[in-house]
Amino acid sequence: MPALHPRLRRTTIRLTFTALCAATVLWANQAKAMGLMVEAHSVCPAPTGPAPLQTPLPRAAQQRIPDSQAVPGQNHIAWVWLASPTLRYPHGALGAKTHAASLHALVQDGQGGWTTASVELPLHRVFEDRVPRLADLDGDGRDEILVIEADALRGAAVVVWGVVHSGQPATPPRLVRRATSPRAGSTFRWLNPVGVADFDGDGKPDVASVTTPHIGGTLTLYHYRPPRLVPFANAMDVSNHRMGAVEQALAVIVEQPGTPPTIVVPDMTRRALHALRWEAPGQWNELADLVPMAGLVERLGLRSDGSACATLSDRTTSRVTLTH
Ligand SMILES: [Ca+2]
Ligand SMILES: [Ca+2]
Repeated sequence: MPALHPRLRRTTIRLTFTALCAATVLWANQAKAMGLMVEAHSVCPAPTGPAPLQTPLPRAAQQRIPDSQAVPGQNHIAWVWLASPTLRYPHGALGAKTHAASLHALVQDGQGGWTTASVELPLHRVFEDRVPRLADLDGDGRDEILVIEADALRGAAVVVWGVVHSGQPATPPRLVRRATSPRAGSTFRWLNPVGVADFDGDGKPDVASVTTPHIGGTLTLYHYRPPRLVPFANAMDVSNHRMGAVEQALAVIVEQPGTPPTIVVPDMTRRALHALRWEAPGQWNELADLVPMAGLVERLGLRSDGSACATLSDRTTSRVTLTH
């Protein structure tokens, strides 16, 4: 091969160097784009409406505790709500120090109608929650109920309740405790669930929750192993609640075909977002560097198109999209 003229060689080297720089910049831009895309001050459409109603909200649900939600279900549970307000556990994580002493569900009665199944907690416990959650954790086609239960000495836990049908018309359905997570540790230690998804890809739903979101939050994933919710993964530096706020929706689970579910959750300052994915069998994958927000995140809700809507403390909203 003939030797290049020195001037041509310099030009070739310069072009090669320029091409390498361009490739590096392109790679850097792509890497930066992977993970989360935040469109500040984007208008978020109204959240998806409630699930189709199977039967109207029963009159008894109007007695639910203040600021709490009666939640509609899709199958054998039509409604679930929290009632029997009590001041016996005066913790203000959710604003008011009133909490619920009872849980109620309007369930199919086996005769083509609906009946209310209820459970009342003992005096040393309350439901320190405002929004019970419905999810089918054991894959039998019937929902279980997930609620936060606080113990006077050992703090909060995620508790799963199921509905037992006797099959006998004279014996109505009843609520039974199916599984309990480890407790937060002591009086007034609280936690806030994120949701349910199959985080480790074993085909069985798992529970995600943030323990002590106000003082150094830990995101924990649990296997549903009645009578326990068994932790199998922890991640630090997260928060999905503002102390004293009634709003509990501050993290979302984004599910895309072919990839494990991703949890989008604020960091401890609530001024930036993590995008975390559990890579079974044993490590977290942070999809991008912490993504800064224009202010304090007060709410994070999932939209029907798979993106999320962040509401900031100045009431502006940002659209958050998973790009990887
Ligand atoms: Ca079930
Ligand atoms: Ca699983």
